[in-house]
Amino acid sequence: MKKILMPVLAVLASTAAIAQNPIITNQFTADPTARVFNGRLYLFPSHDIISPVEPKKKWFSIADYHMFSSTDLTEWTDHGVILSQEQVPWGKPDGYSMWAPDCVEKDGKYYFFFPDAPKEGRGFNIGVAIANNLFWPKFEPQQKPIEGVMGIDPCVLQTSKGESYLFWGGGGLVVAKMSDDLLSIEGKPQRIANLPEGFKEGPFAFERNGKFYLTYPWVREKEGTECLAYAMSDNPMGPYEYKGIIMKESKTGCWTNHHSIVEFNDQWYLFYHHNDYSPSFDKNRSVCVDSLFFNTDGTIQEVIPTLRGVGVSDARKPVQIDRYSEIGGGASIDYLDKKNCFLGWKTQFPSAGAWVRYNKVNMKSSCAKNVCLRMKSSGKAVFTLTLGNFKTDLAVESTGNKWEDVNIETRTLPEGISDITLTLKSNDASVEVDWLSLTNDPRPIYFKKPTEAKSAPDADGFIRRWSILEPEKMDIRSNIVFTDSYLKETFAKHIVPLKKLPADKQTTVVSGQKLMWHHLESNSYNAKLFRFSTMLGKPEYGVFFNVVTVINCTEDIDNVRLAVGSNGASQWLLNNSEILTLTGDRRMVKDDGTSKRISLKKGANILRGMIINGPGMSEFCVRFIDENGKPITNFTITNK
Ligand code: FUB
Repeated sequence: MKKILMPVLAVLASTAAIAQNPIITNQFTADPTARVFNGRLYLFPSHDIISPVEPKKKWFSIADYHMFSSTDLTEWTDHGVILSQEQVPWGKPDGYSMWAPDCVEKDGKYYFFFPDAPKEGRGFNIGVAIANNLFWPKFEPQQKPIEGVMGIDPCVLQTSKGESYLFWGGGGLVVAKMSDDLLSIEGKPQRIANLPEGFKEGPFAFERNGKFYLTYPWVREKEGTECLAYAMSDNPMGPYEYKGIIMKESKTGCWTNHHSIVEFNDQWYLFYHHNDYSPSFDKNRSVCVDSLFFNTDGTIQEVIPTLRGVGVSDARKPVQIDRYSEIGGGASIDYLDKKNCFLGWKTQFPSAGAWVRYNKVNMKSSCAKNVCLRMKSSGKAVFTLTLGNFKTDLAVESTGNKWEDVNIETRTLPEGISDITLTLKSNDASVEVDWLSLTNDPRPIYFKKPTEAKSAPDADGFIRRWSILEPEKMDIRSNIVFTDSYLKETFAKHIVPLKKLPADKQTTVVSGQKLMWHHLESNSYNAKLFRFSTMLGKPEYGVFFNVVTVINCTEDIDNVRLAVGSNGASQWLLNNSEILTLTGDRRMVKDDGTSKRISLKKGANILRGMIINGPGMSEFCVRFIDENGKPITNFTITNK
């Protein structure tokens, strides 16, 4: 089998979007409430962080909520922050207590229910924020929390008769009927009685075939951790009869579990959380999903947590085989980097016979005959790749014990949905694999060298042509340091002075480090700086990037805004004037921050950016938008 040598600019594919469980791979998420609105599944989790303040460092710390959505439960869109603690009129702006939320739709509006610490007093209240749409969601919190409700973990049950009930956790599980406007409760809250002893929280109630299900995290054993249990009733307010366990306690010792159950495209799912990305601190959790099945009498079958999760993976994208369906022959998995678990896992094949199987991979005709393995080996290795009845051997030379993307041409691979098994047939050394993909192309390309003198913004207005300076290495262990004053000082100090626009391969010395400029065209709307670093063997974390591009206009364009998403913080200058700074520990979300109104002048406009990041995967996306938020595209982009 032929090993194809890599072009310099071809770099490894993102591990972020393709991994199965956990499903959100760019931040900690917990307490997932999944809801289906207009045929799309929306996820409303808590957003765990490491607390920036004492004494919360060893406890739950949650300052805002992101919303996610998906149509296939494999690819997830992060819609960014939909509500944060400073926005809640009655909440403590620095309470870090925005625990498990819920969201329901009524008459075309979306009601987001969330616990928070009140400005005065102790404990938790539950508030409501309302949005008119989820496309561009703007959740407006009510002035006051729901009266008469003290506690956490709200869940709203909307019955087939059009009634709504609020369940929550507060010294046990509590339920109350809600008013029609979903802003208050009617009558006295009732404590759910007659369930087996033990701490309970996080109620999730739903109706199916005329029966009401009350599901909840439960500490069934003294000194134990939470399992997920359920009870059933003919009435929303009970009495409920205990029925059994939905999911046993976490094997990794995560003390909490918290879940929701939803039907989507004729299949029921259990969304829950474990602490996959934070093995030694279980207050930083990650959301997972597995299929759930009912027995014919309406009882629920136990769900065994899997790494594989649900959905069909696209074979052309990196398939994270470490999220295996089955493993054997001595193969095992481990983190790629224990200091940054978000990088994901690798599969270790210590000796011949080690194997891993990953179910349900979609082989499109475009998968054809190229296998790409991101792998590391200190000697020769031969794998057998099995796809249903198709088998082929993949021979790989040593990668010199360094991670490398190895492309192997094979016989034409069969089309359709198959399970993939990768078995180490023979080896002269131990072998590790990060992911594999099956493509026509030798390997995913993240940047290419510009072939034309100028390019246009893409259809959505994103600027893909950049001159990027290799990263300056900085000692940043955590992005918590990214305060406004730190960033102001650091950006001012580390911006590389430019008398002229940099030529391709021009070098410059920054803080004693010799760095090179690269003229590049990003293959996607976002410039993946992390991959840029990887392909050049430059530092990936604790980095400071300078980027620059030229926006050429045939006329003045007034009243535009620069819209940027960046991971982590960034600062942007147009024609030498600062127009936008994104502060704090950022994830990249499209249009995360916009500048004030600016004008692009006729002729060349120099757009500069600086992106700083500690442990995250650096990237950015930039476009100009008009007053209606529509992308501006009537300009060209050059490096000079
Ligand atoms: O996320 C904070 C708390 O942890 C939730 O409100 C509980 O249900 C538990 O999961």
